[in-house]
Amino acid sequence: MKIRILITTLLVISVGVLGAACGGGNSSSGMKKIADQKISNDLTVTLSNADGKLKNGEQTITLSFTDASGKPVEISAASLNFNMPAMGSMAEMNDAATLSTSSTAGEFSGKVNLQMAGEWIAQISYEGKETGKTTMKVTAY
Ligand SMILES: [Cu+2]
Repeated sequence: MKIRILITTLLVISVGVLGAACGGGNSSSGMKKIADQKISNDLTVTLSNADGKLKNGEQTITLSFTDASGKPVEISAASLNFNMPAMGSMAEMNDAATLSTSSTAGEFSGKVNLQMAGEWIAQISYEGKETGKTTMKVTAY
């Protein structure tokens, strides 16, 4: 009987530890990943927010640059623009995010006002330890 209780307790503990490990991502700031893009072997950019989803309208987002081990990469400046190509009678749309640096190098907090739901192309440029540009597809709901 005692052994059974011990095994049950161990199972509960290991499930708890596994759960915590899998919950990773950007857990330090409580942010959930919306999308990420591996730029090189040692540089990944991640767009996240509190919900893990973009929405139509005004919202807060986080843009972070990390290396292969998930540590922040020293990026001193970054820009983020949301572009939607022209579709039929609808003209091309551009909604730029305002980004500001945070206490963590390579992590930027920002605001953007997306003018409609749908598929957007996040256009990102960055400068610092590494400099370049990338894009990723994201959806606003
Ligand atoms: Cu549009």
